[in-house]
Amino acid sequence: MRQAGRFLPEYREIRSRHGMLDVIRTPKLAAEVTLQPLRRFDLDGAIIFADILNPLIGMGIDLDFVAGEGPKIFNPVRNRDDVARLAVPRAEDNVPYTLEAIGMVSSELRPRGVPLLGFAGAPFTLSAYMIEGEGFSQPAATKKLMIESPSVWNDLQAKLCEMLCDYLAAQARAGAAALQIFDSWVGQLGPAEFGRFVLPHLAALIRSLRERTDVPLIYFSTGSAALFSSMKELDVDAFGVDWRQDLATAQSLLGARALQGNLDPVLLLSPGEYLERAALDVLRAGRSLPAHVFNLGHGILPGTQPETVARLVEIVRGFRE
Ligand code: 1CP
Repeated sequence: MRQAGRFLPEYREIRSRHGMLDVIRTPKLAAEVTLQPLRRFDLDGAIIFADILNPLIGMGIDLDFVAGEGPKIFNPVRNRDDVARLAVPRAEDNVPYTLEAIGMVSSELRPRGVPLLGFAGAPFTLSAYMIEGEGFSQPAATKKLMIESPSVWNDLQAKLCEMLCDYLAAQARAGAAALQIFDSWVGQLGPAEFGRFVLPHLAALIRSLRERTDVPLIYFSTGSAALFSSMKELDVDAFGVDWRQDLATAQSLLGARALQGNLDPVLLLSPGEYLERAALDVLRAGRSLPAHVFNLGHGILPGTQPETVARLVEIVRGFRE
């Protein structure tokens, strides 16, 4: 997750010369940035360089990544007309560059036995960005829309699910070995609203995706431990979980599935014994699960030193208990 993002000097060097969308839209650059972390660290996987938001541009969303501020949407979705105007583009027309970058990276990584992950945002998290428009701490307008105008909400979910299913299936065809769905904001919902307004659409997306591809599916969320018992019904191969819930409890709520996680990325800002102990605790907890992929519980933070990541990889590689 966010392997390249902002903490590697060689990534920042490329970004000093190219805007975020330029990097995403130039297959050679996207491929290069995807491969950068693998040149430095002995990692088991890579994630294609793109963002969860750029595929929304082809739906008619006017967005940009503003330096120092993050993504900004200039025409947020607020009512029935806004939803009616949204297009449902095909991935080949909307994001051909990402599919091309996946082809380039996967043909380089496959002979080395390193899988490349494709990804997309989950319908709820994408809706939150589309509706709130810019930086938010709570998706209040999103909740208001789903509760006050359920048919507008449902239409928006249907359009997003159609776009996402096509996009994710296209990434698998282009060479992605697994697909991860990021629901970074879903933890803002209570179980009732999650069950009523979000879960049915997510389950439908995963069902249609299963009909179109055989690659493993991973569902990632944060702050969502209170939703685990309802998420359990999702037909995914793995759940990505954050550090707010220990792995054993997460497993008991999510059922017999692989878990991915869950070291707190903030701990990488304090290299030292505490980090080592915390990483070993995650590895030991993982050992008692049916299947575990060691990972951070959320994206790596910009101030992280590459040497600390190298040390963490060494700890994981050296784990033998
Ligand atoms: O190589 C990589 O870093 C992986 C590619 C990747 C992925 C998987 C990027 C590049 N973004 C994402 C996913 C993503 N984007 C998520 C889901 C995972 C998560 O929660 O972190 C989300 C919520 C976004 C939205 C986004 N894009 C934000 C967060 C804003 C907010 O509301 O908090 C930001 C800052 C971006 C920009 C972005 N996307 C990716 C990178 C490397 C960056 C930073 C751009 C830069 O400054 O160079």
